[in-house]
Formats: sequence, structure tokens, C-alpha cells
Amino acid sequence: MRLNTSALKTMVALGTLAVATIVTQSPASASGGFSPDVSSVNENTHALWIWSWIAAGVVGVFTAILILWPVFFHRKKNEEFPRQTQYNVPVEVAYTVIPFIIVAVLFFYTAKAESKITHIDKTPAAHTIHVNAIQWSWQFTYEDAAAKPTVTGTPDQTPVLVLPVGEKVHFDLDSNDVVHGFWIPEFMIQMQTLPGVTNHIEFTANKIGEFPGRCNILCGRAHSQMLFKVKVVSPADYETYINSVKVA
Ligand SMILES: [Cu+2]
Repeated sequence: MRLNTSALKTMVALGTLAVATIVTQSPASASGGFSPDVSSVNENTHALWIWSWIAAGVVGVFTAILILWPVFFHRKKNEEFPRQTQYNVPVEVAYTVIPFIIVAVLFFYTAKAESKITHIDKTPAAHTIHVNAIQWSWQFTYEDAAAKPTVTGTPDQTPVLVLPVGEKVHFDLDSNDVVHGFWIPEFMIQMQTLPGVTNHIEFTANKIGEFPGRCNILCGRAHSQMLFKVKVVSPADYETYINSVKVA
């Protein structure tokens, strides 16, 4: 095997770039596009998100090396048809078992995070909000206010979902018509709203601020306008708000 210096340099450069990308995206040095603690969901999901990318990066770099190595170092040197080999049992066992282990590990941590996120506590949450998805907007009913006021949005008038900071909220999710997806990207949460089935989720918003929300299931003509805004306020402001909303 004849080593081609420029090919080797290219491979080293590619390897360095890949490692640098992984290192700068490591849990300690970067957020991977999401905050680790803006909601109770992020606390469960963020590490999984980062480690999934690291696993994907390692597999990607390893696969690239396996592809590039023969490209650079086993180029055809004469017209002779190369020797053909097959049925290498140890190699075949390795490339069956290793991906299986990778998928099993990812599955284990995903199932663990998912069961935490969808867990509903026996002790009722401090607040309950009923979310109703409609073509093409949202209705939010604040069940813990005496009057149970409902806020209804339209594609032109984006509704606001007000949440109390640091207090767990129980959500009942329904749909009026077709399948929609209740999605707050920065909270790393989405759950489908299904006609005829009520889904439940509980989480706590940890930081005061405003966060975009959307529908993430293609639900018809104005799907892209099915937006809402999440406004996280102090518990006192939340109480004031839900008791001041006009009853619809
Ligand atoms: Cu929708």
C-alpha cells in the first residue's frame, strides 16, 4: 500500500474538523441549540439531545473514515480485477452487533426520558389548563380560575398561553377536528392533540419570558399560521391574569 501524503493530509484535516465540531458541541461547552433548564422537560431531554448528537458524530466520523480509507489508499493501480472476499463472519457479526448496541442504548435513554416527561403525578398539579386545537388556532381554558375563562385565537390573532413560573401546570390536550401538534420548541416539548382522545402532560416553566409555540402536525390549509405565544410570568401575575380574562 502506497501512502499518498496529500490524501493523508486531507483525511487528518477532515478528522480534526469532525473532532473539533464534536468537542465544541459537548455538554460542558455548548447548549446544542436548546437551554438545559428553561422548562422541566428540558431538564430531562437536554442531555439526551446532546449525547444523541455525540453518538451520531462518532458514528458519522467512523463511517466517513471507512468510506474514505479505501477511496484514498486502495485506488486501482492496474487493470487486474481485485481479489474478491466474502463471508467474513467476525466482521459481519461486528457490524450487526455494534449497531444493535447503539440503537439499544439510544432506545433505553429515550424511553427513560419519555416516561419521565409523560409521567402524571398522583398529587394534582397546582394549575390545570385545557388546550383545544382547532383548524387553525388554539383555545386555552384556565381551569383553576373560578370562571374558567377561555382564550380563543385565530390565524390573524395569535393567542397567548400564560404560565406561572416555577409552578407545575397540568395540560389536558384535545382537538376539535383533525390531528394537531402542541409544540413549544424552546421547551423541547410536543404532544399530539387528537380528536376524541384527551392527552395529558405536566411541566413547569422555569424562566420568565416569551416563547413561540406552534402546531407541528400538517393539519390543513392554514397550518403554518397555527401559532401561539407562551408568556411565562410570576405566579402573582398569573393569578391576576386568569382572573381578569373575559369569559368567552
Ligand atoms: Cu394544526
